[in-house]
Formats: sequence, C-alpha cells, structure tokens
Amino acid sequence: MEKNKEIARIFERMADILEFLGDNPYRINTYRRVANVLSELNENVEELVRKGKIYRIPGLGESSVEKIIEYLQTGKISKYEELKKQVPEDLLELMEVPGIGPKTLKLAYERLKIKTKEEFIQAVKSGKLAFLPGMGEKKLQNILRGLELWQKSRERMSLLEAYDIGRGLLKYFEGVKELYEKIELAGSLRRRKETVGDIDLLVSARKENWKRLHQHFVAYPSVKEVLLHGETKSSIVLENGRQVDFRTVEPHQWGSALQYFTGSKEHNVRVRDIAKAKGLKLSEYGLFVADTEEWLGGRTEEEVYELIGMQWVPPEIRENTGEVELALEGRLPKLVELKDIKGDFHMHTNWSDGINTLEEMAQACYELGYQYMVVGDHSQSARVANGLDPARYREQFKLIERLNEYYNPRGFYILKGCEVDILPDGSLDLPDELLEEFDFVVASIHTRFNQDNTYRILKAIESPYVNLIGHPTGKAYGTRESYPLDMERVFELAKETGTALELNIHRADLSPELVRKCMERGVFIAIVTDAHAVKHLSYMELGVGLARRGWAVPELVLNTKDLESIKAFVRRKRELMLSGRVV
Ligand code: DGT
Ligand code: CA
Ligand code: CA
Ligand code: ZN
Repeated sequence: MEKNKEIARIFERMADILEFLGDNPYRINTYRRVANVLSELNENVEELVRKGKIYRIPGLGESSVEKIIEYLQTGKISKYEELKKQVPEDLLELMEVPGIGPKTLKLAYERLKIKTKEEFIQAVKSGKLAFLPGMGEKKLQNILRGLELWQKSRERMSLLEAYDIGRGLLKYFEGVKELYEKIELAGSLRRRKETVGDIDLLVSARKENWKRLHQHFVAYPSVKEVLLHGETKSSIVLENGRQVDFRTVEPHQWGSALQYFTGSKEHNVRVRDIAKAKGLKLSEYGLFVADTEEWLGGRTEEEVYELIGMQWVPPEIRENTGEVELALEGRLPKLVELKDIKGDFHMHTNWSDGINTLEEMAQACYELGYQYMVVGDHSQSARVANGLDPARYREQFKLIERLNEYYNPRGFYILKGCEVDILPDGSLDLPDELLEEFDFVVASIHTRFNQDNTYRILKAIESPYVNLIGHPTGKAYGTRESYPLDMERVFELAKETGTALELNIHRADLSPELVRKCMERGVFIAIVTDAHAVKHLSYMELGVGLARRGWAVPELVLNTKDLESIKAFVRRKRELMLSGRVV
C-alpha cells in the first residue's frame, strides 16, 4: 500500500499549496478528499488501476484518476511539479511539519515577510509569530513541538553524534563480554560518512548466546522504543530519536557479515559482481562456490577480499569511487592512521573560550602520546570568545615556557600559537611583530559567512606567518553552509606558499571531497580537534577517519611530521615569503 500513501501525500501537498496561494476552496477540498480516499482504501491503487476498478471508487473524479495514473506511470504528477514552483521552496518544506498549516505560512509570509525556514523558526522562537491573528499559546507550542519532531526525523545525525552514541554502545556491551567474540560498529559510521542515518552494531557470538545478547541490547538505558526484538536482528530508537540496528552472526561469518553491513551498498554491489564473475557467491553469510554452495571462507574481512583476489579496502573509502579497481590491481594508497599522528594544531584554553586550563590541555595532549601541541587561543577581535590582545599572548608565552621546562625533557613540546582572525579586508587581527613570535599560526574567518571570501583567504595565505587556514570553507553542520569560495585558487596558493588547510573535526571542514582534491594537488592538510575542552581531544580518531575518507596519505598530513619537520615547515614559508620569491 506504499503507493496509496505516496499519492495521498502529494494530493495533500497540492491542497496545501492551493490554500497558500488562495485558490478556490472547491478545488482545495477536492484534493483533500482524494487524499483521504486514497489513504482509507483497503486495496492497492496499482491493483485497482490494472483492473480498471479505479473509476468506480466514490470520491475520485476523472481528473484525479488521470493524475494517479500519471504518477504510477512516470513517478510524477505534472500539476504538482507546476504548483511547487509557485511557493518558496523553504515554505513548501515547512508544510510537512506537523502543526504548521498553509494558513499559518500564508499569514507569516504576507504579514511578517517570512520567506525562509530559518526566518520562520526564528519567528517562532522569538515569539514574533504570536502576533499573527488566531495564534494562541497552545498553537505556538504545537508548532514548536512539530518543528522539533520534524527536524529530528528528517535530519541525519552528524558523524560526531553517531560516534558518541557508538562509543556508548560499545561501552555498554563491555558489560557482557563473555557472551560474544567480536563487536564492531558497521554501516556509514564505520565508513566515517559525514552524516549518519542510523547506527549499525554487529556482534559475532555462538548461537546459544544470541538470545541474551538481544535482550541486553533492547535493555539499553536510553531506549525510547523497541522497533524489533528478534534473535538475529533487533532495532531500537533512542530517546534522542536515533535508531540503532543490532545483528548477531556466528563467529565463522564475522568477516563476510562485517563486510556486508559496512557498505556502502554501491561498493558491495561491485565486489559481489566481481566475485560472481569468478564463479563465487558473496553474501553476509560467507563466500561460497556459486554452483556447489561450498563454503570457502569469511572469518575475517581480509580473508573475504583476498579470496576474491583484491586488497582489503579501508572502510572509509568503500564508496565505489575508484577503490575497487585499485584494490584489484593491488595499488590502493596507504592511508594515514591514528598512530601516525604526532600532534594537534588547533585547540582553545580558558584563556579564550575553552573550558580547561592550558595546563590541563597540555597534560592531556602529553598523555595522548603526542610529541607536540599548538595552543591556539582566539585573537582580540573575537570578543565573544574572549580573544587575546598582544599583551595577553605574551603573558601566555611565559606560562608556555614554564610548562615546557617540565615537558621538554619528557619529549613533549607546547608550541606558542594562536587562531588569528582574518578580518573583513583579509588582513590579520594581530601585528606582524607579534605573529613572528609564534611557533605556529592558524588563521580563520569568523565573520561575514555569507559573502565570497576567496580574497580574504588568499590574503591570509600570503602572510609569511600563517601556517594553517582554519575551517577553510566556513561550513558548520546543521547551522551553516559554506560561503562561496574559489577552492582552486586557494589550493594553488596554499601549495605554492607552503600553507596547510585544516580538517576541523567539529565541522567536518574540509569535507572528504576537498581533502581528496588536496591530495591530488599536493596540498598539505592538518587534522585538528579545535578542542575547547580536554574531552574533545579524543576526537582525533574521528578526524583521521574523515581524512581517510578523503584518501589522505600520511605524506600530506602535517600531523604526521615530527617537531623538527614542523619547525622547518614554518621556517621555509617565512624565508620564501620574506625573500619575495612568491606573490
Ligand atoms: P545510513 O544508515 O543511511 O547512514 O547508511 P548505511 O550505509 O549505514 O546504510 P544502512 O544502515 O541502511 O545499512 C548498513 C549497510 O548494510 C549498508 O551500508 C550496506 C548493507 N546493506 C543494507 N541494505 C542493503 C542492500 O539492500 N543491498 C546491499 N548490497 N547492501 C545492503
Ligand atoms: Ca546505518
Ligand atoms: Ca541500518
Ligand atoms: Zn575557529
């Protein structure tokens, strides 16, 4: 009955648009009635059309039936496509929100000049919407709740959120260690996709333990709803609305199951086809001879790929974007790994807007086994972030020097650094005399996110003292899109001058696509946590995953360099730029 629902939804939407446009009430009612009829039908609409019975259904006129048939044949209703063009896209989207009707949107549009989703949400939150006629407290509350639900149901979670949920689940399963052999988070989370639809948890265990494992799973403390409770598969929805799928497999199936449930679907389809061409059959249950069903293997992923005649493919690049061909030829690049990382270049302390002290951040980085860290507090123009003026930076230098007396003999180095603001004209928020005193400088844009910022970034790269461009595209998941930016020119100048671009874990900026371009063009990236507290420092693993997703190789990841190479990187740029050989 899927089609019944789909078509009913479109008629409902058409009615909404007509109402928004102030069309004639008769037609609006007709569309709503058709929507009702379709959703109440006991029979499948496709079936009714095939048997010619559709014309005998009360409430469906000839032109409605035409539209239904058009949809079944083409997947579209042209009238709907035409209507959609007459309403701002954002408002159209809002019509889907429970509690928000076309009347409300029309009023908001006409009286408050609201044209975008953001403006509408803002008007709800600021109470401005309450001034519309007929808008009571209860209705406002409904709208608020509806918005919340809708946003949650439609937005995929950020990788960071999924990672946190995943870590929580793994910890929870440590409590029943004796019941299973292996456990892993699969799906898009394992592939480190920037957004994650649902979380997939996979366990290998002897069959007799499966029942207890599934009981343990559905008893997870933050469960809101159990969608499915079986003996091989269970699904839950957490209180925050996120879904987790859980599967148990037998130990000898582990590798093939992990390979299958990691995806991506596109990658799996390719791999299966290759297996098929060799007379093999690959499924989540193992690798088999196609004709005889003889089991060949599948204990580990490595075994699966090897038996098919391929290199093992890192999960982060399993997207069928060239990795399959290279794996067949044994030519996959060696990607950067967490153990290659020697330091972090961007973090904040409570000198600006961080939570922890410099001492605490330093100790945490030391305990992570790093060789160095860059302190990167905000500069003066970032007032909301309690940015530092030159005098305070110099004061901070003294503290860093004192701490270094303790840490350097232990093989750990705190580098003097900053996250200097790139001002609207592209100049830097700190004078050259001070910039010169830093060991490493990050420069970032924190204002005017809506304009083309190419000139600002290029100008910052031209500074002899800027070593890293912070969150280059300005994107922030869930709140902001990137500003227009001529990445090709940025890549070119970054490469020419020896300036790195930041992969900021919090913002997934650079995106994996851009990281891949950096690799192709020979531009350095630096993976940074932008930590504002000690606990954020541990997200480096995630950053490495995002970099790997962009096919990052250690040679072009600045954090894999040792302290001497970092110093040389900084020195080289200063010499180059001050000698006037570039620009
Ligand atoms: P998501 O949850 O939307 O972020 O993306 P995934 O990749 O985690 O997708 P999900 O949760 O639907 O399924 C997990 C993996 O299971 C997926 O990456 C590949 C595998 N899988 C699921 N359904 C199919 C299917 O119909 N065909 C194939 N070949 N693989 C599938
Ligand atoms: Ca998933
Ligand atoms: Ca799933
Ligand atoms: Zn920043």
